[in-house]
Amino acid sequence: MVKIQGAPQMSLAPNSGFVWGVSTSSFQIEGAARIDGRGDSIWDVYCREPGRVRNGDTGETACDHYHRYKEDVALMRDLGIDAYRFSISWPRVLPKGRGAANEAGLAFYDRLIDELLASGIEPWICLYHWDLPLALHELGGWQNRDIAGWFADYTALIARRYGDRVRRFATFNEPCVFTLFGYGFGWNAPGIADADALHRAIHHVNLSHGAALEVLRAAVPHASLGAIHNRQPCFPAGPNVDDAAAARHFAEYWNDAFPHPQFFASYPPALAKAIEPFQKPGDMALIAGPVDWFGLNHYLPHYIKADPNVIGATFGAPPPDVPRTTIGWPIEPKAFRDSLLDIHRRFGLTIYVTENGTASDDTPDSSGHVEDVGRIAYLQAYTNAMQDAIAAGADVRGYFVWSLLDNFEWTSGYDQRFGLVYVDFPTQRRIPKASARWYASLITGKRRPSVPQISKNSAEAITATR
Ligand code: IFM
Repeated sequence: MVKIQGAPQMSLAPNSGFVWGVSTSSFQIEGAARIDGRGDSIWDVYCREPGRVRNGDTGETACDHYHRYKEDVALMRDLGIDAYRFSISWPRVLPKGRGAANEAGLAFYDRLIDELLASGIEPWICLYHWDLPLALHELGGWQNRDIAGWFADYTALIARRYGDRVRRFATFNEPCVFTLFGYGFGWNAPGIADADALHRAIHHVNLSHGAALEVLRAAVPHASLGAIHNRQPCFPAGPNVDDAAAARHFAEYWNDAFPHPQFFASYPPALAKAIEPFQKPGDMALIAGPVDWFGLNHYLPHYIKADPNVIGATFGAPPPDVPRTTIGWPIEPKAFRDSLLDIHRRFGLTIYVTENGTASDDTPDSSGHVEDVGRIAYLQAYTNAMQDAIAAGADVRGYFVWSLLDNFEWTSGYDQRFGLVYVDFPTQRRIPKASARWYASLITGKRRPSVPQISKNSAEAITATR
């Protein structure tokens, strides 16, 4: 049982400098996939392959944010958020991934950034949130070392175009997830399950991160730079020694394949030998270029079991008594507190929580309201855990809810709703949920609505109050 505790304390009060925000990503919300010159990404193609995505869903229309961005920025303004983290669609601005830029695509982000600034919301740009241009994938994509140069050129285009108005840049969102799922397990685009492909991809993403930092430092005065990592405790799923070893091994891939080289200029032991053949002199110094903050995406701790896959480890079941969200993820705010403190101790850097949130089975009631009390309980428990970490010394300066809108949840399609705002996909009507009102009142420091405790299954909590 997760206890809902009292109000956040003074350090998160309005005007404390703490950044409250929301996060999204290009492929998950923009739609307009074949409009104004956008090229295909690996996810466009993956969605077209039968059986890859639930219900055959695609990103063709998504939340139609490309056309409705003004309405979406107005929703953010109503929430009272300080900052909005979004990603640039690489194939929208460079349809072939390199070479000729697409002015119409670039102009879309001009309009979005200007609308945000006019609304008093700081834009935070993430350069890569998984939608690799297909044309680059056909040249080897993340397996081709040349991608570090392609990524640097793309970064230069973005820095030159938006650096006059944007100061906050993240290089990558969750590199451990898109490399492991896309090249190691074959569960996400481009659907490859191969150890060599995985290790090449890991190293080339790290190289691209370092190259992008250099470009951004040179092009954007006062830039504030980071990368966004999904870093969680990894526990053995069972009591046997194999699961214990698998959990340790998995953690080196999940938690350390990117932060370790980026902060300490070396790979963790499980990866070092496998990656050696792809390394060249000077790589590690480039990869370990200085950053200004650590972006943490946190949802759940992992329960890991041994498996005969490319890394010998996969996800097992959480303990049966742990409550779960509708997507099946365990709700354990203590793991969030522990992650924040662990990152603080290891990396000694300011932390921004760049994603946290929950899927829930939301539907409008007969009066058209979406009373997502399970999400409120989750967010309250997790922001309280963050508060505990801050009180214990972690230098956390911001928190972004995933996500503003219900959106395309990768291979789950539109089945899993993560938004503070409900999206009726057939009509594209937006309905701010009860959690949106709760988040707005958290930000302004007003008294928050009381919420039920999270029960064994948060979906039950939601249904029970309808
Ligand atoms: O939707 C994703 C996002 O793209 C990356 N972080 C986790 C979210 C929820 O699964």
